[in-house]
Amino acid sequence: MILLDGKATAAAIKAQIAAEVEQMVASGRKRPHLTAILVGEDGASKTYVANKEKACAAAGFTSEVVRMPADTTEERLLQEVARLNADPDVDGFIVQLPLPGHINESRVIEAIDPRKDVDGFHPENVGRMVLGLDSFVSATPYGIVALLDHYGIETKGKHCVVLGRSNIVGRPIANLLSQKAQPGDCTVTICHSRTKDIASYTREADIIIAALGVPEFLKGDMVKDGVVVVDVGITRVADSSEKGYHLVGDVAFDEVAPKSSYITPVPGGVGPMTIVSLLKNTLKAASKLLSY
Ligand code: L34
Repeated sequence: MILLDGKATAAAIKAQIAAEVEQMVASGRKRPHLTAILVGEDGASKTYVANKEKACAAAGFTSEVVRMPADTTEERLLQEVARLNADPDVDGFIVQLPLPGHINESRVIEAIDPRKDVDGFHPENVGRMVLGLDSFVSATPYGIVALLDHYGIETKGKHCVVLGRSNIVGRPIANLLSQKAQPGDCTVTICHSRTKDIASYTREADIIIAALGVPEFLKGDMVKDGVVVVDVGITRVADSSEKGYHLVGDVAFDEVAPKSSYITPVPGGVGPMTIVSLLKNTLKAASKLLSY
């Protein structure tokens, strides 16, 4: 069993990005700038945005977090999006999800200028990604593909089972891995909460992407020997530790790891790869490399 070390892989990619940024600066260009809008006080979202700020600093980017209270109106948030769309100093920005229930997420996402949409959530970017055209690919799927690539994992002709059909992970990763590309060329099955007998699919899988948000859903008896497992789940489970919680993935790691050829840990797997992929997208936005 080989651990897919997202933390180390992300650190290596971040160092490459930092070197590119110093070259940009040496040739008289400004540092890439990422802004994150954080609405409300969700603990996990605060942690993720703080990790994004830290990663920006480590890569030589400038960044800003726009904090808005949980009772912010949709109109006020749309004003902020419009302001960032128009600000030439902002290369890319994200609106951290989830948003409070009274705000329509798709309306907000659709208001973002697709050329600044470094989350790749805008329908224009999603559509272009599906068509195999140049686009911003959303950070978690992009990070998963980069991790498989970094470890040289063969995906061509493999059966990949994706657990979960969210707009952020399940649907885009299923699409990317089915594309004629490397990594890619998989035969992909998407399973979800209404799938009958999920284990009958996962037992046939060469690669499993677990993105359901159900702690320890994937058990040892649901996988075959030699499987590659990518665990996207990251649920906070309350305990009596100093932090008050620990993180649990969608995979029962102790049972599944001994049967796996490769497996991601939680934490230190997909999370850091998500963040470094956001940096890659922001660098691309700043370099004006997007071909549309
Ligand atoms: N708009 N919303 C928007 N863009 C995104 O790309 C995200 N996502 C997901 C949630 N909402 C979003 C993230 O940023 C998930 N996500 C994310 C980002 C970072 C980490 C996990 C999820 C991360 O840093 N994970 C660490 C542990 C963090 C901790 O201690 O809680 C890890 O090692 O997995």
